[in-house]
Amino acid sequence: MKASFVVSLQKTRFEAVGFDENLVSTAFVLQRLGYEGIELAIRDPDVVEEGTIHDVLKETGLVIPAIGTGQAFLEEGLSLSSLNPQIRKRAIERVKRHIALSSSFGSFVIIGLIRGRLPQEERKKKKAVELFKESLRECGAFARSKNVKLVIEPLNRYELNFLNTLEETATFLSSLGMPNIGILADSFHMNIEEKDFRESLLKVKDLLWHFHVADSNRWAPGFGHLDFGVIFETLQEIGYQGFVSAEILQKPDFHRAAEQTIAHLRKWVSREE
Ligand code: LER
Ligand code: MN
Repeated sequence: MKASFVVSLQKTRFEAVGFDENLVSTAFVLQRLGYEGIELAIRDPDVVEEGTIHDVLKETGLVIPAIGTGQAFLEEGLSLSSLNPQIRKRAIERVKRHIALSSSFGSFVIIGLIRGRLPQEERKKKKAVELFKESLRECGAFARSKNVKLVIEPLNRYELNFLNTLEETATFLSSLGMPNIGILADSFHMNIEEKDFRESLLKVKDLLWHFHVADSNRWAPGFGHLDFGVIFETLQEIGYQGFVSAEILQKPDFHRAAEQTIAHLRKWVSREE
């Protein structure tokens, strides 16, 4: 397993990410601490300088395991399940831009908050789920044409009201039948929604392509009360070889949060020389 750290390329109200105007210095800090990846949270790929990112990767040797899309929902209200066709269309177009960008970095594209919140009323809720499926099919087909894989991230009920657990998400994916879409599990959300870390991970083992790591309070691992022994031993048991990306509050600050994460996880994540 390899360690990575989630960094936002734009200022955002989402607090569990690193942010610095200077991507180069952030990337060098991570590389020196032993990280192999830098995951990027990107609201709008059109305002991102792709060439600069490639330079940073070349200089540091880091890779981008995944690109997050949630800020397009948080900051702009774009949603793949919206009953409003204009909003839905803009959400799909936005995710396609994320996919196009990801194709040059070999990264997964994360489908988390961009799913949007479903309406309360039963009939509308059903409709919105169908629309989400339709949107996802379109994004998934576009991703396939670009050789990109998508990962759906189950989120806790206080953030989104569908696809909250790993099992629910696996069932949803089997009904969709698109082999280039898998699952991203996030220990922070799992702590709220899953009954048992080990059982839940075992159930979705073949679909588990990416992992977000944070402690119970979303601080760095070791600063809360999650048992990372159980989580990482299960990841080893299922042969998980992907990245574990720290998506954590920058407490007490970015540098110390990044240092604490890698120190706490060193036993399981190691740089491959
Ligand atoms: C994004 O990866 C995530 O975990 C969500 O909580 C976004 O708000
Ligand atoms: Mn996450």
